[in-house]
Amino acid sequence: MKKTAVLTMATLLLLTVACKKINKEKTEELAPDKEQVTSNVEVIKIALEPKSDSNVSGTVTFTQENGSVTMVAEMEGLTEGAHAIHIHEKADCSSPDGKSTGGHWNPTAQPHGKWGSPEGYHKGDIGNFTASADGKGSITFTTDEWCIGCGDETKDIIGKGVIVHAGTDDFTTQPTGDAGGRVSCAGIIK
Ligand SMILES: [Cu+2]
Repeated sequence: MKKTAVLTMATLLLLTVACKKINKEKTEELAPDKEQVTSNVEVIKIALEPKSDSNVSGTVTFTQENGSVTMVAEMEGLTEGAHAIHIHEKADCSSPDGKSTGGHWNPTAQPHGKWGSPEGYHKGDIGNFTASADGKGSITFTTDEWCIGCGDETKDIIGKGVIVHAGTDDFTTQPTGDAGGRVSCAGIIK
């Protein structure tokens, strides 16, 4: 009688282990497919925080797909009119004036300018967008000259900072575009 009980227990145990193994194999079979789908698209969503006593907040979403990165920035609390938006050197938004992000992100040591200009432009020279009378503004920008986490220092936006300015980028004043104070800031961190 006791022997039967032990045998039954042993059989049950074996069955349990076998089932677990099958489940594990199923999961492992599914995993590569899932990875393939997610590795094609990288998304970072970050929050813009007010700086220089402004009320400018918002969100910036970077999406990397098929070798290009698309940035969608949506802001509110702005003064009506044109504002510059750039990527600056550092993700550090700790200072009240946003200057802790450093100067424009310029890993290729080019002069400041309009994006795509033959005379040169910084990798952070996104440009201007216009805020409406209700203080809202948005900009969508796509380029294959950025990447998210590829490790190429001339392309990788990770560890940099997004700055929204009080004024307009004139695309000529060096090296800032004379865009005025920094009214909103977000670190590009995963
Ligand atoms: Cu700037």
